[in-house]
Amino acid sequence: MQPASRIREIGEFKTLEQFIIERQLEVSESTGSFSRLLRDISVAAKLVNWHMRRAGIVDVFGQTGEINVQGEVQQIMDALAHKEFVRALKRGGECCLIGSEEHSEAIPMRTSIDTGRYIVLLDPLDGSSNIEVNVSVGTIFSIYQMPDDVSEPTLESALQPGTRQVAAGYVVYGSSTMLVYTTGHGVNGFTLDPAIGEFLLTHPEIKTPRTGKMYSVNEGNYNSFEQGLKEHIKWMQHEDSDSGRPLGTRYIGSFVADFHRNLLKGGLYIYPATHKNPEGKLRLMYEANPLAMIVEEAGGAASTGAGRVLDVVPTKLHQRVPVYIGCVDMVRTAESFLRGELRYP
Ligand code: P6P
Repeated sequence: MQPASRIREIGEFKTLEQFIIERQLEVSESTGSFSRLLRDISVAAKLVNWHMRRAGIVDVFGQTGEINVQGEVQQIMDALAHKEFVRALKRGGECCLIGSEEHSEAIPMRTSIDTGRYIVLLDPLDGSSNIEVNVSVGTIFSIYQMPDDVSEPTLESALQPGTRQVAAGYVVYGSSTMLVYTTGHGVNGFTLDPAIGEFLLTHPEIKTPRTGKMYSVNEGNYNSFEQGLKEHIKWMQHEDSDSGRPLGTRYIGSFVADFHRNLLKGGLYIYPATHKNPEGKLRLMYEANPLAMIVEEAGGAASTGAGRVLDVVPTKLHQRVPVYIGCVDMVRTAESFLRGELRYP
C-alpha cells in the first residue's frame, strides 16, 4: 500500500520575512535596510492582491451599468497598484526614489528624516487589460542603490544599466499569488497563503531548463517582424520529431504570466520591434531588466536581439527595448536567426 503523500505542515514552510532575515547578508551593508525594503514591497503586493481578488466583484457591479468596468476598473487597478506601492515604500523609509510605469516622472521619496538609499523601479500592474477577463496579471520591480557619489536622488541616479541592479522580482496574481525575486544569489518563489497573510517559500532555488518546447509571441504582428524572426518562427513550426518540433505556442498577453510559465517549464518569450512599436513594447527599466536579472540568475538568457538586455545603457525612464527572454539555447537560436547565421527554409 503506497503511503499517502505526506502533506507538509504549514509551519514547515519558511516565510518570506524569515527567508529575508536569513539571507540579508547577501546584500552589502546588511543593516537590515534591504530586508525592510523587501518587506515593504511584500506588504504592497498583499494589498494589491486584496484589490485584485475583489476586482471580479466590482466587475459584477460594473455589469449593472453602475461602473464602467472595462476602462475604469483597469484604470482603477493600475492606479490602485501604483498607490499601494508608493504608500508602502514611503512609509518604510528605505526607498529614496521611485520610477513607475504609472507616473511620467521619477518620484522622490525622501523626507527630512529618511536616509534610504534604494531606488525602486516598477510596473505596478502589468497586463491590467486582462483583469476583466480574469487572466493572470503581475507586478514587476527592479532595485538599485544610489550611486555612492550622489547625495540627492535624481532620475539620472536611477538610469543605471541592468547589471547594476541589487535585486529584481515580480508578483504574479494568478491561480495563486506568487512573489519571485533574486538578489543575484539564486531565484526563490513564495506563494501567498491568504489564510495567514504570509508569502511561503514554495519554490526554492528556481532554475530554468536549457531549452523548452514552447514559445510566446503575438503572431498577429508577424508581417511586421524582421526577416530573421519570421524565419525563426517558421523554423519552430517545422515538423521534425527528432528535434521536437513543431514547438507549442502559449501567449497570454500578460508578460509576467508568460515569463513565469516559461521560467518554470522552459520556453521563449518574444516581444520584438514591430511597425507599431519600432523599439519594441516592453519597458527596459521596470519590465525587461528585472526579468532579465531573474532569468539569467536561473540559468536562462535575455537579449534585445542585438545584445544582452542587462548591458543596455539607459537614457530614459520609460524607454522600450525588443525582448527575447527565456531558455538560453532558445535565446541564442533567436539571435542566430536575427544575425542571418541560421536560415529557414
Ligand atoms: P500585445 C501588456 O500590455 C504587455 O505589456 C505585456 O504584459 C504583454 O505580454 C504584452 O503587452 C501584450 O502586448 O501587443 O501582444 O497585446
